[in-house]
Amino acid sequence: VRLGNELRAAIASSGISLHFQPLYSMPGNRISACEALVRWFHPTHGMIPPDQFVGLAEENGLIHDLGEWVLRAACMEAADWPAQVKIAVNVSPIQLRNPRFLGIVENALAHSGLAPHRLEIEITENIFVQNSATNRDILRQLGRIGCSIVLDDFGTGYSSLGYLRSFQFQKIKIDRSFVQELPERSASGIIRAIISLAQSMDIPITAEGVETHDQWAHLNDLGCNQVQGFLLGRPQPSDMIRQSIMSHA
Ligand code: G
Ligand code: G
Ligand code: NA
Ligand code: MN
Repeated sequence: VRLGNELRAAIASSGISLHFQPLYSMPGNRISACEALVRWFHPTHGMIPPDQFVGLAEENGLIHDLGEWVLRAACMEAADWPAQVKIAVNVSPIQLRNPRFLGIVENALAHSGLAPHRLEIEITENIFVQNSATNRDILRQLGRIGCSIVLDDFGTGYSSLGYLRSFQFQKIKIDRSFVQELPERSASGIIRAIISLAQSMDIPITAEGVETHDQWAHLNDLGCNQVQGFLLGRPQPSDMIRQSIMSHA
């Protein structure tokens, strides 16, 4: 409970901030997008990682304010980057179910001046646990205003292939658990199958969690379109990501 109140205060008083992790196009070496990752610097506990407070925020409802803050800050930041660099923002299923969500996205875009096609909304398969019309409606509305919808952590969650047909994603991110087992044969086979499935639907593929050059080379051979991971760049604060973008965009 106390942490919940402190999180509320942190959201209101710039106690949280964003780091940005670069995504590189393949086979070249250009930054084509950055993912916004939220950070909480607590006065006594130090850095609290997002997996320890995003869940809390989902439980106590703060996710709406937190998510709105993240969207606005991410769009403001990206509006200053070169126009070919997109910004990816993680969105929780609970945010998507908020009737105000579309308006929140529209406001973040309008306030920052960011072109809608530069905003990628990352969602996980969890939203399909309830294969509701509401979910499909909000995704379609976001698509209609020009945002990209990205399926994150693909292959780990509620893995039915039906939703790939029921909604047109602009990108699929292969979960890092598969990437990190490369070059093991079963992981390689799964990644090959995901890429072939995505290609048959004209959906670009990103691999996350790339940590070694061998993994990178393997993914390049398999026809992966974009890579993200510690090999190429860690999540970093605003001023550092700007320097990375300037030398690699
Ligand atoms: O930043 P890190 O790599 O530690 O992220 C851990 C987890 O927290 C990831 O699953 C990531 O998607 C999630 N996460 C990071 N930032 C956000 C955010 O702004 N909103 C939501 N919903 N999840 C986030
Ligand atoms: O769940 P999501 O895909 O949003 O996860 C983002 C998380 O993945 C962040 O916590 C980020 O720090 C982490 N991450 C990014 N690249 C790597 C990597 O190469 N290796 C590992 N182990 N984690 C990574
Ligand atoms: Na993500
Ligand atoms: Mn992911």
